[in-house]
Amino acid sequence: MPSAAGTALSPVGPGDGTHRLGTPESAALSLVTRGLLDRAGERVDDPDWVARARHAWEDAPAEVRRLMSQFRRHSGPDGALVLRGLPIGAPDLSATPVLKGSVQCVPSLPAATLLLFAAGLGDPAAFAAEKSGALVQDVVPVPGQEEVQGNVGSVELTFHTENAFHPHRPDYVMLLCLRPDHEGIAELRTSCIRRLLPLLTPPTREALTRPEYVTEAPPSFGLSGEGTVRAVLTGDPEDPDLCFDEAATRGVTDAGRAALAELSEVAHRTYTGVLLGPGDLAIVDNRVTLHGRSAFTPRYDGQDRWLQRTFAFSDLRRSRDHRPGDGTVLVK
Ligand SMILES: O=C(O)CCC(=O)C(=O)O
Ligand SMILES: [Fe+2]
Repeated sequence: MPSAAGTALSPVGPGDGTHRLGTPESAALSLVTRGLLDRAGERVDDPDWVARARHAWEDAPAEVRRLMSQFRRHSGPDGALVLRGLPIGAPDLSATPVLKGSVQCVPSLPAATLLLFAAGLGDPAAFAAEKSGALVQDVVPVPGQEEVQGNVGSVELTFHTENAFHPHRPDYVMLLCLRPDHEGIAELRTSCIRRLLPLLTPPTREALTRPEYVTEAPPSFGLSGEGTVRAVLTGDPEDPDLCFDEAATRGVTDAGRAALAELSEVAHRTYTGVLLGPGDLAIVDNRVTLHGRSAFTPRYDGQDRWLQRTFAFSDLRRSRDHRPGDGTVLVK
């Protein structure tokens, strides 16, 4: 990914967090995802298909598996990876959905790709209160929702840890682009604590490690973050985890509020921006990296920006008491 804020496509090369699949890799991956699609049942969320995707990961090209195992071990200074040029069968693409809560129920090549990569990172799962708990969710602009701080909106989406309020937030957020916005300006933004930390003042760093912050859950979750004070930075002070949502996290002390203001300011000044094209998959390490998106102008003409999203969890066992029947849906 490019290192300057707001820049367009990055040069491709080792170390910049971007990797373009070569023709042989792409062909090999296509065999795997097409084979997976051929063995799909009627539903994306069929546990048998999820299991097949897990097995199919073993057949993914070695270079792709190596890249993912490295990323799992250490997600690098940007805590994000963009794989460009995945084979997703773009010429057959239907109109961009316009409905709120739209998800992918019917198996497709992009869904096979997302489930395959989820298996490379851990296991896929989703939240019942969000997009009906579907494993492959549409990220599309929705008429009338322009101002919403969520992926249905088209105003700037501010920086956030995905599901920051939740004890079992995903470890990775995968966003696969099917179609860019009309003007090619909708930029996925990421900001990693590994880049931010050296730029924060010592008092701010210190304040962010104190449990003086509350992150509200959206009402749909039926959870209340009220009273649960937590730190924004946890773990090793040299390489901490970061959990923060600009729109939903508030400091409960003056020092906490000042620290969040500084964190936001530095994130907005130094983020990495990337324009995703068809077949580009962004993987965000949600433990250390915030993400957001620039504003854009939807037309609701069937050709709007369309990403598909799947969450991956490194250790699904940890959320077992949230997932009835050991399924893929967290119900609380
Ligand atoms: O639209 C984007 O690029 C990001 C949306 C987002 O934050 C999400 O779907 O979790
Ligand atoms: Fe998000």
